Amino acid sequence: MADEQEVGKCGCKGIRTCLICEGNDGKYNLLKTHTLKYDFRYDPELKLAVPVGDGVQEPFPFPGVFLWENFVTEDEETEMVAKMDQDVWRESQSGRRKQDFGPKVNFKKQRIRLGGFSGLPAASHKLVDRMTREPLLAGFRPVEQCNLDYDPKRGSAIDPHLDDSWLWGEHLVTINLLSDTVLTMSLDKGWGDMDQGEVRVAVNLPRRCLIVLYGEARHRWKHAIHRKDIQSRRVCSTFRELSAEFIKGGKQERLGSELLDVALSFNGVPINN
Ligand SMILES: O=C(O)CCC(=O)C(=O)O
Repeated sequence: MADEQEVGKCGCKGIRTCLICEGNDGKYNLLKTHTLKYDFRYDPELKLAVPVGDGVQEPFPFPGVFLWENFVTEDEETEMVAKMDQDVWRESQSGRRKQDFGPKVNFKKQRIRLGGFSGLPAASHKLVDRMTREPLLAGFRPVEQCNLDYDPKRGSAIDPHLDDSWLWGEHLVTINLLSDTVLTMSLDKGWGDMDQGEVRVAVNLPRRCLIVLYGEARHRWKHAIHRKDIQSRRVCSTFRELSAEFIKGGKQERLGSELLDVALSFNGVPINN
């Protein structure tokens, strides 16, 4: 078990666990696992999922992933993480810590409040300008930034999930810092004729890259960071845009525009969501 003093308190609830609480109350491996796994790796040049090992599976097209290597320089990475570490990291689920810059949202009740939201952090201004020069992200207007801190001493991970699509829009944009990792994309029940079990596609994320998930990779395939893929400290920043309901012509356009004005003032400090 990790040293609680050294790595902080646990933020796990329900079935989520980390190395801190697993030793304390015996919660371990309660998550549902899927049998019969098919393993693929993502080839960013060919945009194909390629079978791993000597299986009989064929490669298949894997649309909806855009990778930008060396999106930030080494100096920028050092500066970004130093700035984040000046702010408080709050304990989150599965051994992660987090910092939120965004509105206060109750996804179950579909309610949003500005709360203490004061905008994205100043340091993100030039990064958002840079990412939106890529044609895929030309219309990307982030309204939320969430920084996550993963540490092998806490057994940090994030379980397979789909991001909300009531509030959040088409593109999920993440900058990967401090170490290489693997984003695992999965379908619980297989794909095409492989309907017998879970299918996984491993997307390698080099340190300092930016990744965009959109289309099928955003809406159909779950994404996860598994504990085994955190070998040393990893920090990431995920940027989210608004869904159609909150932009021009949508029924909550006014609220969306108010949120965007605040977000893009780049005056933000982390909020206690
Ligand atoms: O750590 C990552 O790259 C993914 C984060 C994520 O999936 C999330 O914040 O919902």
